[in-house]
Amino acid sequence: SKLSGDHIKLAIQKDGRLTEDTRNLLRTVGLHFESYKQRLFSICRNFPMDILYVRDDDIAEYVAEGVVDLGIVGRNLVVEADKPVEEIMPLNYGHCSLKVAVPAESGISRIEQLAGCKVATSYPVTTSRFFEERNVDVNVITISGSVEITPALGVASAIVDLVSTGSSLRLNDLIAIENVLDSQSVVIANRDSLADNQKAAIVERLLTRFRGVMAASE
Ligand code: PRT
Ligand code: ZN
Repeated sequence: SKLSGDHIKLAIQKDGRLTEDTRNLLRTVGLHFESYKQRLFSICRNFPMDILYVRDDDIAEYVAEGVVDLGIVGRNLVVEADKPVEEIMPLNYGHCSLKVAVPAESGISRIEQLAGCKVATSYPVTTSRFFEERNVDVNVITISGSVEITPALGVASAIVDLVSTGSSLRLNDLIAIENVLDSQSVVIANRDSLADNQKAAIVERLLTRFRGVMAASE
């Protein structure tokens, strides 16, 4: 089998927190596709769409570049990628927030108190923009994982990290002092694809099915 030219292409997370809910959504709206663990893509048997499995960090880039027409990814990564893509539908799963957190014992309660301090994050673009907009001059340090341990290591005074239940913050004696961004899983689209009548019609058929499922689950 190979990818077809008159199909639209959708990129979803290959293996992570959003994968199961995303696959369930696609199946719930009636799409039939095989999904073996090792696959790079699947072709829908009953809808003109191919599904590519990729790392979530690459989805916004692939959509922006037109490698795929659509992506399903956390808004946090869409904002961080800062690419010209359209967010066309929130999907109401994968909820989390990007928050500024500090050691509970630090006595810090306002971001202004972080002026001149180091802030560790895996979201340097979003974090830098947030502090710039608030006119607080900080030194943003980019860390790819385990950001929440950096204050205890003396690497940073504060972090900007994703929070869902808050248990990771509590475990590390951190408290959130500001919300930077509320996120959930969203559908993003390539702008040229939306301007192409044939592709846009297929995208709209898919979105109509998503809307039906979302309305039913409310
Ligand atoms: O391999 P790949 O690059 O595709 O995946 P990944 O490991 O980069 O991402 P993954 O699968 O961990 O997360 C995918 C998406 O899920 C994120 O981009 C968010 O949009 C969303 N999401 C929702 C979360 C969380 N909730 C979340 N809690 N992503 C990460 N976390 C982390 C958080 O950073 C913290 O360290 O989970 C930890 C625990 O959170 P608490 O507050 O529940 O304790
Ligand atoms: Zn990732």
